Order: sequence, then C-alpha cells, then structure tokens
Amino acid sequence: MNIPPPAQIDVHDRYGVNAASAGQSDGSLQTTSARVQTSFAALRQLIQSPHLEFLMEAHNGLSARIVEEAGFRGIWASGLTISTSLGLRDSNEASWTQVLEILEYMTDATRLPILVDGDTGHGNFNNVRRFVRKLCERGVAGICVEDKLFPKTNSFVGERQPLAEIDEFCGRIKAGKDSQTDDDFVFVARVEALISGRGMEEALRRAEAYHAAGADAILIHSKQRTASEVLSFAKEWAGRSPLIIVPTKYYATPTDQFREAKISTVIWANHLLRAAVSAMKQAATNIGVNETLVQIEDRIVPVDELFRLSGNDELDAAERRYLPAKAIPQAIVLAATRGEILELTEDRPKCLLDVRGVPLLSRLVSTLQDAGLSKIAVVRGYRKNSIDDPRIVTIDNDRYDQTDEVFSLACARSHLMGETVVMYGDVLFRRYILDAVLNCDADIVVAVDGLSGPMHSITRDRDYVAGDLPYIATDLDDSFVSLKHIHSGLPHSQITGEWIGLVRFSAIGARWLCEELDRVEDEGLLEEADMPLLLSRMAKYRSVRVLYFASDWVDVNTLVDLADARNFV
Ligand code: SPV
Ligand code: MG
Repeated sequence: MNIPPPAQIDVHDRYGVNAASAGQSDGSLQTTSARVQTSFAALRQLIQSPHLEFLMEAHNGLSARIVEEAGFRGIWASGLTISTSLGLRDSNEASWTQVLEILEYMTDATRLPILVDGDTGHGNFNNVRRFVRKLCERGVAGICVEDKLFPKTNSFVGERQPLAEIDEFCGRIKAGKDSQTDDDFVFVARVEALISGRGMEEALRRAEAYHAAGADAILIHSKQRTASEVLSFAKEWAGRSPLIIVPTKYYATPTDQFREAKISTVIWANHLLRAAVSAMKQAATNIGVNETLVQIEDRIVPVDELFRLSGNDELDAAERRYLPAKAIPQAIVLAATRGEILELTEDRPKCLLDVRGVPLLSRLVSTLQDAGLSKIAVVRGYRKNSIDDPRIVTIDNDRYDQTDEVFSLACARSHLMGETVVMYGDVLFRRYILDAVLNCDADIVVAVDGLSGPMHSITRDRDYVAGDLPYIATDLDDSFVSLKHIHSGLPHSQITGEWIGLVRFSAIGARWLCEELDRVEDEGLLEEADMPLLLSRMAKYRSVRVLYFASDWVDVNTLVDLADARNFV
C-alpha cells in the first residue's frame, strides 16, 4: 500500500476555532458545512478512484485520529468495533443514536471521510432515511447497509443468517438515496449472499438489483479463508459499480491480487481494536502480576502522547488567545560560585556537574520550564563561559570569588520586577514542590524540608529553618507557618526543617526584596550577606511563609550529595 506521509493536522480545524481569529485566506469564515461537503466529496472520490484504496477501522475519536496520522485517506466506522469497545455485542445492542454520538466524536477528531457501518439500517426504509439525514447533518460521508434483518448478528457468527427480501432492501436503498442532503453522500449496499451460503448466482442477482436501486457501490462479504469467491464475484461483476471487500478472514491474500481484480476499496475492518485489546491485556496482566509499573513504562506511550493526541496544544494556543494574559513568574538562579567538590569543579562550576548525562543546571532549567517559567536568568561567575544554555539569559557576577549569594542576587537587580522565584543553582527538586510554591498566595514563601533537622547527622552546614510550628504539627493544606529564622547555627531546639534553597516573591514581595537589598547595601553588608541572612532579616518585619515538604529534593555540596542527585533523577 502506498500510504502518503501523515497529514499535517491543523488542530484548530479539528475544533472549528480557526475561522474568526486565525482567519481564512480570503478572510471568510470557514463554516461547518464547507468542511462537511469536503468529506462527502473525499469519500466519493476514494470509492470511485481507479486505484485500489483502503479504509481503516476506527471506533472512537482517538482511534480516528490515529488512523489519520497513519496516513489513511478514509475511515471505516465498524459496527463490530464500536459495539465491542462499548462492551456490547455486535447485535444492534447499541442504538443508532448511540452510534451517531460516537460518530460525532470521530468527525470532531479527524478530517478524514467516514464510511459508517450502518448494519441493516436499524429497521426498514423509514429508519434508513432518518439515519441518513442525521449522518448528513453530522458530516458522516457515507453509509454501508447490509441486506439482513434488524436486529442483526455479526456475519461471522453462525450459518445461513436470514436475508432481507430483495425488493424490501431496494426500498431501503432508494429511501436512503432520496434522503441524503449532500449529492456526494455515498450509499454502499452490502451483499450477504456469499457469507450466508446462498451462492454466487444469488449474490450477483442481489448486487444487480441494489445497483439498479441506486447504490453507489457494492460490498461483497465473505468468510472463506481464501479470496477465491470474492475474486470470482469481482470477475462476474466486471466493474459495473465500485466493489468493496473486507478481507478479515482471507487476510493472507496478497493485496496485489485485489488490485488485479479491480477491487475498488479494501476495508481493514477491526484491526485497531484487536491491536488495542492485545496491548491492553498484556499491560493489565503485567501490572497485575508484578504489582509495579516499572516493567511496563517503557512499552507504553507516555502520558504526553495522550495530551498530544487529544490536541492540548490547540487548547494552550486558544487560552493564549482568549484568556486574559497572566503574568508569568520569572526565575533567578544563583550559580556564581565554584563549589569545591574535589577536582570535579576544576573546569566547570558546580551547577554544571553531570547528573546522569545531563548537567545539573539543565535539569533544573527543565523543571522550571515544565512548570511554565520561561523567563530564567542565571547569575554566573566561576567559569562563566561554560554556562550558556539557550533557554536562559545570563547575568555575570565577576566578583564571585570575593562575594556571597546576596551580591549575586543584587547583580540581577534590574530583573527583580514582578513575581520572581529565586533559587540556588545546585539544587534539584520535584516539580510539585515548585508548583506548590508558585500556587501559594503569600507574598514571600520559602520551601522547607520538614523532615531534615537535627535528627539527621550533621555532615556539613545546612540552612536550618526555625518556623513557628514544626512540620509534624501542621496540617499541610491549612496550616500557616511563618518563618522566624534561617541559619546554619540554629540551636537544635529551634530547628523545624531545612531550607530547600527555593523562595518565591510575589510582585509586592519582589519590591520588598529590592528595598531589603538597598538596606543591606547601605549597611555595607552586600558583599558578605548570604540568602539565609537576607530572608531572616525580611522575616523580622514581613510575613514570610514556610511551606513544608518531605524530602524530594537534593542539593549538591559534596560527593555524597552528587551520588544522591544521580539517584534522585
Ligand atoms: C464490521 O466491521 O462491523 C463489519 C465487518 O460489519 S464484519 O465484522 O466483517 O462483518
Ligand atoms: Mg458490522
């Protein structure tokens, strides 16, 4: 099969929002009916094409989208797979309006034309004409109706299923054709004479009558293991109208034989659902037996793929277009110091240490970006030229070896406007910690590890925190804990946790921060002050909120920390 490259999908089009804002080239609105007509014409063209064409089964919006991305030009909305995916039998247990609803999800999800398996038409001529009208309204490009009786059974079930009287079935075809509201709507008449054991002569007699009644194409069905009876039918039929086949049972027949027999269209009738069932069974068994996701994670698509397939990008773009702009917080990363970890920081600053193949700072920047922070400024000093991630802007503290953290922050002074998150360049934390800090409505909020305290062995200086309530006494959602002090030399009795190296200032908080920097400078302390001192000073006259977390972060000061960071990712 010659599958063209996957269509470039304009997701705006899927949701019909391109008209007014994105604009048509002629400035006009693209109406639903314009799209609908296109899909009717597309199906007609496909069915009448001189080349062998293919319809791939889909049974909901997601599978329709997958068919489109695979490069197919049309969809078979299978009665069997729609029913089965609903947990129902292919015996008209799903009503025709329920099928219509599924079809609406499918037409929303794809621009491909859809030929729906209309079973028997769900009744007599009257049901067929109402069904056809509704299909036209919803942009479903064609229907296939089989010459059996309502309620039907799947054709592979049992032997010698009853067939409709030819005249009565021709009435259904005429009623359908008279009811279509688009000239290109396709009505396929499905001949069940072979599959129900009535023989070739009966099959040809019926096909002839259905053709004369106005069917746009004939579907000849067979459950033989080889294509011989279908190929004999094609020979006898001799191109009187387009001929469609469903090689589910004679799947081993080389497709070129269909081409040579001048078959018009092949329907791959149920293969996406069958593939999905295999994959779902394997995943369910695997997770059930192993009681872990570890074995399966690499074998299934990431959650992001689900977001992509359902068009989240389009929603993001629409939000930018329609929602009032929300100021995006900025991030300032303090990464000027060398941070001496043996010879590892000879040629690079600590923030560029390798954490499983990716520099620490790159990982931090990715976490910031994932949380929606796109403006990221990094204050660099030691080996400054080695820091040049395209996702950041850099600010230089060329006196990094004589100054401390607050001096570096002051170098970013011109950036300190609006909501700002400040953090050390040698920390990694899980995204939810940053999300919680960003969502906190306090003007100044510090992230604190409530499990890290004097009970841990003290191997180095830590930024110990004194909050006015300990972690264990807080209800994480409701308690308001205020910062009293951050200092590495706090008495044990006062320590309630360790600062994670992450602080957020609201727009007002950022103004207060600038004022505090001024005061520190006026007092001649700018060069030697560190962040704990700055925050402790602010906590004396401002409310600085403590948000407690339990681990899920690392900072890198020693070789042991570096090993922890490698385990962390
Ligand atoms: C379907 O896909 O529902 C069909 C084809 O009608 S078959 O199952 O082969 O009858
Ligand atoms: Mg069917």
